[in-house]
Amino acid sequence: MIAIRGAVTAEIDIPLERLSDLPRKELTADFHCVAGWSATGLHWEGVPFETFYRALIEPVLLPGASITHLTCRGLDGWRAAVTIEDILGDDVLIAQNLNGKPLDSDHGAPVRLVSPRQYGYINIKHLCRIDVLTTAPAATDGPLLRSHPRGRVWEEERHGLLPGRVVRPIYRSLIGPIRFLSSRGTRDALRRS
Ligand SMILES: Nc1nc2c(c(=O)[nH]1)N[C@H]1C(S)=C(S)[C@@H](COP(=O)(O)O)O[C@H]1N2
Ligand SMILES: [Mo]
Repeated sequence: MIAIRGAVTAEIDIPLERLSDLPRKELTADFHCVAGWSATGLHWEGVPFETFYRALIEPVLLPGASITHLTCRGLDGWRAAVTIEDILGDDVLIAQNLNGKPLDSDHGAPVRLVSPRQYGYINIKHLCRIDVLTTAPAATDGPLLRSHPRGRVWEEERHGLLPGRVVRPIYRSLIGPIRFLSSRGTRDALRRS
């Protein structure tokens, strides 16, 4: 289920089965984490985010609301804000399969956001809630770890305040601990759900 909240006339919970009514798309892309690791040639399959948005979210938007951002959340509480422009990009998917198989719990089961032109932290695993917003949300993380509001890979938008090349070594040293914490969080969340 994906909960839709924010600037809507009705708070709806969309069952994942609704995804099978929508056209699907496959895409092969590389994946980049801000910390400096990448995975190459991943083959994703799912529903284009724009299709999902037009079919299921737009009809419940408050009349006249001008949506600027969405926040997306996973079952483990991980979340990220995205601009409407970035998330409606033609390579953004709600992915259900990776390399021909349903997503496993490590990589985002049952569905995850995939936006290959943006860093990993925007690619929300275990997607369970989307808030539609009419202004940019306030940052929830402290200034040191503040993620960039857009996270576009080709611009090296790794950090909210500092240039990408300055923070690259710091993030790199965090790869191990972050991977440990996020996989633990995921397992706990899936056990609860
Ligand atoms: N729900 C959730 N989504 C998440 C994360 C997380 O901890 N929880 N980590 C993010 C980060 S920082 C990265 S780099 C990628 C890692 O994706 P992978 O575990 O499939 O390699 O997932 C992103 N999405
Ligand atoms: Mo990451």
